[in-house]
Amino acid sequence: MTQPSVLVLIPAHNEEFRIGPTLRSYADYVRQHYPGKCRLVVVVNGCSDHTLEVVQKTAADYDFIGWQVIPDRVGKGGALIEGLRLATQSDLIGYVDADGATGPESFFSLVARAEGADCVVGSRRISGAVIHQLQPTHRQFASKVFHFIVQAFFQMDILDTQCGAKVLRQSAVLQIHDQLLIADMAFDVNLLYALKRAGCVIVEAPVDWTDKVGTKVTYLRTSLVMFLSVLRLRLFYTPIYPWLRPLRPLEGWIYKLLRNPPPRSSRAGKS
Ligand SMILES: Nc1nc2c(ncn2[C@@H]2O[C@H](COP(=O)(O)OP(=O)(O)O)[C@@H](O)[C@H]2O)c(=O)[nH]1
Ligand SMILES: [Mg+2]
Repeated sequence: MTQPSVLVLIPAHNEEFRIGPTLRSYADYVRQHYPGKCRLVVVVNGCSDHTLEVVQKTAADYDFIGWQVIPDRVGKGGALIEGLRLATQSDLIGYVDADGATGPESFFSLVARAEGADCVVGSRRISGAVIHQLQPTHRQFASKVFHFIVQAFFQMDILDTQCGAKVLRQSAVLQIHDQLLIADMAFDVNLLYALKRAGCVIVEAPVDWTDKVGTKVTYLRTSLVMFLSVLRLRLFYTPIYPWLRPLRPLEGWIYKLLRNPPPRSSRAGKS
């Protein structure tokens, strides 16, 4: 059986210390274990360090590593929205964090589960998941609160929306790409809810996961931004959304204050 072609996107913002080992471990794994076509693309965004040089140096050893450079700090979501424009090149499109929290073996176990699914969500919360290093207590707490809010708003019954490892079918990406607007870490909720609404099949599959030092998350600010973004997403899908348009400048001001990229305007004519 021919293996599907896979594109792995890695969003990276000031990741000069973490991206090298992650990229190399994925590239080595692909070379040794993945028989199909695979491309690794790092979406370098808003970097003021040597992330790009590290990626280029690593890419010199592997011809299937590429990169995109976005000069502005567009956020994890913003980086992935851009990266997902490459979806037409592969059967399956996945993404993982630059920190290597989910290793290549575990990521490719998601690829192996993609048969019959439109999206395979790497999950730390279902049976079979292995957590080598837990997040600090305050992050676990924020994560539980966020999960509670997401479930109350969207009733998706997905146990772990936030794990940074997911695999999508090309047709699913193309179907919902214009609904992807959230630029920050709540991007995953935007993605999953758009897929659900489109009737896509989403399955959760266990991953191996290790909390890594050097997180790009700033606890309070990120939590607040993620809350605002899921609230906005909830409102986006209600009839009152067009009436909230006059609040746009206020929204822009709040995201700026919280030093995070604001959600993009809709290209689907709903803004
Ligand atoms: N916080 C943040 N992360 C970004 C941004 N752009 C890309 N990322 C990437 O998003 C991924 C998740 O960040 P990470 O620090 O691993 O989050 P954590 O695992 O929740 O602690 C990493 O690959 C980051 O480099 C950005 O503007 N802000
Ligand atoms: Mg991470």
